[in-house]
Amino acid sequence: MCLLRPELRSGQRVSVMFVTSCAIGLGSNLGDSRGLLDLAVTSLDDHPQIEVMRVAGYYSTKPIGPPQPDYLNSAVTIATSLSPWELLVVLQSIESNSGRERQVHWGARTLDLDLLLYGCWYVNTPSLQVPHPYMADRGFVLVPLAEIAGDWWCGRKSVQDLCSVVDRSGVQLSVEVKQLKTKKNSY
Ligand code: A4P
Ligand code: MG
Repeated sequence: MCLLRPELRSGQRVSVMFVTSCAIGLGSNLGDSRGLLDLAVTSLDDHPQIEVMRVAGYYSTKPIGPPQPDYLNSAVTIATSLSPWELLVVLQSIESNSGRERQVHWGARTLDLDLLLYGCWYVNTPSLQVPHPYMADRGFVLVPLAEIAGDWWCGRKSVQDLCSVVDRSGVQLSVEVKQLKTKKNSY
């Protein structure tokens, strides 16, 4: 008995691609933050190996860290065939294109893109830790993420469970993002 799919049996070339669902956190508190978050979403979606699936609203949030302006934070879910490390490189190049400079740890920035969840993977390497190490303690991460991926699991708890116990003070919906033009929304 031949177990191969018909197209393989006939010698036709097929390509198989593994795609993983991921969550990315977005933050900005310098420059035109709303425009920078919009640009980050479209830059992600423009990448040939990334499709943006859902975009959360944009939330105004009180800064955690040294004194600095309020942030605009959001989250997106994507499907990608990139590895976690390849995806980190793409996130950092989008940050650099926005004029991001790294001077103060947790300091003000034009754009910060954090890889929050990569499927159900755990990654613990010097350059990358996933799930993002502080996400469970941060209302500015969990409130937008719960809007679009509340039933995703992060360790033993769902995003919604984590969100229901985190300090959500200082996190306020500022812009409801209904339809940003992405591959998914342009059909
Ligand atoms: N890195 C390791 N794991 C990851 C990951 N999962 N995603 C490494 C992204 N990067 C990861 O990051 C430092 C290094 O973390 C990178 O080189 C990468 O290899 P960075 O973006 O250069 O520096 P950072 O952002 O200042 O540091 P960090 O620790 O990532 O800070 P966070 O966690 O991003 O927090 N308050 C409000 N209200 N809203 C905010 O968005 N953001 C921060 C920064 C502080 N306070 C805030 C907000
Ligand atoms: Mg960061």
